[in-house]
Amino acid sequence: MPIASPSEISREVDRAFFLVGGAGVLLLLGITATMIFFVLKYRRDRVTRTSQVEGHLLLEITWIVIPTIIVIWFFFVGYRGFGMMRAVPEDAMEVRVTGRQWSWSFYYPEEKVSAAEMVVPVNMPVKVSLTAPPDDVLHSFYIPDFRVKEDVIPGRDTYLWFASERTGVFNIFCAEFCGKDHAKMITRLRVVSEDEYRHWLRSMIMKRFKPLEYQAVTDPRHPAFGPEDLNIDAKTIYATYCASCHGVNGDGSGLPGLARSFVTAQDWKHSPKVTDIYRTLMEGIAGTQMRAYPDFTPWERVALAHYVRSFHATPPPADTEEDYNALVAAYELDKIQGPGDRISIEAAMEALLREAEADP
Ligand code: HEC
Ligand SMILES: [Cu+2]
Repeated sequence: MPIASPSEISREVDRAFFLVGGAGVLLLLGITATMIFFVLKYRRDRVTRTSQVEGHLLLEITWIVIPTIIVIWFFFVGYRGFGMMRAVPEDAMEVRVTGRQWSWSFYYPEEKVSAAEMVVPVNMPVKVSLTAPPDDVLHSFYIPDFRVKEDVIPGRDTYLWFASERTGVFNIFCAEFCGKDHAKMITRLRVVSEDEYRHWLRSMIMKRFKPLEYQAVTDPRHPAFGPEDLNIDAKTIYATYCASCHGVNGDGSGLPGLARSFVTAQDWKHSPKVTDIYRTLMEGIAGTQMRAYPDFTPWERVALAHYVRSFHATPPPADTEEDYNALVAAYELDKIQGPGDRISIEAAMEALLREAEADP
């Protein structure tokens, strides 16, 4: 039982829980004590004759009326909490959540940002719109600390909401057994200050729409990767998506003999240049377990390529400007469009940033 409830709803749920649970415990103790008392009081060697009670109106009314009142009281306490859970405040921000076998993904419709974790500002009501692709299975979106849980149904829309009164990191679980890796449907909910949230949003927007630069391809310490700018944490991305096969230390220990070691480029199909690793991440390697990762942004792919190269025992070859230009041409990286089509990337970024920075 986590300490200090973080929201109004969670306190309301706890209240109902302790009321019903407490009443259950009291009844158990009371009935057990009475039973033991009667067993002793009326045991056979003390009482040989029993009295027959044919009916007792007052007693019957009492044991009907009192429990009825208690149960109605339970109902109202539960109903009040339920009402609270269903009544999304008007000023709530929306986060769209999709549950798939076996991960959650988050989309911020106002800013058109997708993310693998949920980040929200403190004290802000958040409406969580839930769905799953039509060909997926049932899931259930559950944030235990906030005592909110809702079924996620393929092809249908459901919702829940919460507002956190304190910052912190909370677990998001799937609470509906949904197949082999059900247990891995765990994600983080980060509740952060208003400022930190804006900063996070800005870096998420930039990560998608900021044009890639040649300097970033040659320099792993390019400031755009760092927490001050795009906030790309290649180590965490690697640990999440790659380490299971390639090993945390890049030694290929995850899947013996199959996934490549990153200490050398021996047996690699492409060179360990940043642009070549970028291609591998775009397209995967056909016929092997190395799949494509189309959801990464260009900056993330480059950061990840630098991280992979950092395992190399000897410094891997550098990319030339021609390599970079070929990559830009191959994936039309110069044509990345902002969300509203037909406006320039600069204009889209401007608009998005203004939107994100506007006071709620
Ligand atoms: C499901 C297991 C698996 C996962 C997860 C995985 N890989 Fe691989 N990876 C492989 C296998 C297998 C190969 C070897 C393919 C082959 O036979 O050439 C490979 C090869 C590679 C290569 C060498 C490509 C070449 O030129 O031959 C790179 C680079 C690479 N992976 C990067 C990554 C990165 C970065 C991630 C995380 C985003 C990742 N891999 C996730 C299985 C995996
Ligand atoms: Cu699930």
